Amino acid sequence: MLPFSSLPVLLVCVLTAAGSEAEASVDAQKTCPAITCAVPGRDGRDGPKGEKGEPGQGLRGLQGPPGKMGPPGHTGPAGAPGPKGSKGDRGDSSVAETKLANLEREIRSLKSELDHLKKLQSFSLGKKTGKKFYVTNGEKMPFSKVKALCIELQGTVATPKNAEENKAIQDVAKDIAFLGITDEVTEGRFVYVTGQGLTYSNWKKNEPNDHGSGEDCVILLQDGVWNDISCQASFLAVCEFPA
Ligand code: MAN
Ligand code: CA
Ligand code: CA
Repeated sequence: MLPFSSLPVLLVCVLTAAGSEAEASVDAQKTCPAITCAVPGRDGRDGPKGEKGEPGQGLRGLQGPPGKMGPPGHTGPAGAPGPKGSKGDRGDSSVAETKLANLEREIRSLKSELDHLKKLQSFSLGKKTGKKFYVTNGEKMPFSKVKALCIELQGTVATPKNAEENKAIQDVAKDIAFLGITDEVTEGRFVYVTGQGLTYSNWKKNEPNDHGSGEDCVILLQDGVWNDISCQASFLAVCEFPA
């Protein structure tokens, strides 16, 4: 744009050229000196960009569409345990019945095997059909130990009730052995360890004599006769098992 100070000079040029239209621009160029007369130049270059203006007063635009979904958040803490569920169905009873039947079969089989082993063992120990049998480990010990050992083996101390049993114990012992007979409870009254009174005896001549400070236990001598002796002395342990 032309500056305001050039406007009078411009007006003079326009008036001078008004008489001859055709020659106007040429004449103007020829007749106007640089100071008193000018024609408009080309537009200047664009100026620098202005500062951002204040927000306008018009209507707000419509809300845009929602943005893209954000990344997932961190895993939260575990929740409280839920309530207890209802009781489940009863299991299939046929499974339990099958297991029980198998166990019963197994027990029958084991019992049968145990019976067989017992028979084999007693046979190997010389047991005769229908007769009690006697076992020794060959150890000598006081009477109280013999009693405890035989009970532990689910037997009793050997107690001969007739000549045949007396001989059977003799055969097993092969040394002096305690018998399951005492007069510990009442002096002079010999009984079996089971508590019954004697029904058979085979005392040596002049026995029992309760010799010295007292003798309340009984031993089977190697010739098969009996002698009363101290219960604290040590003799063979022979245990008896039922027929
Ligand atoms: C002798 C006899 C027996 C007695 C023993 C004790 O053999 O008097 O009666 O039991 O001694 O050692
Ligand atoms: Ca006695
Ligand atoms: Ca004696």
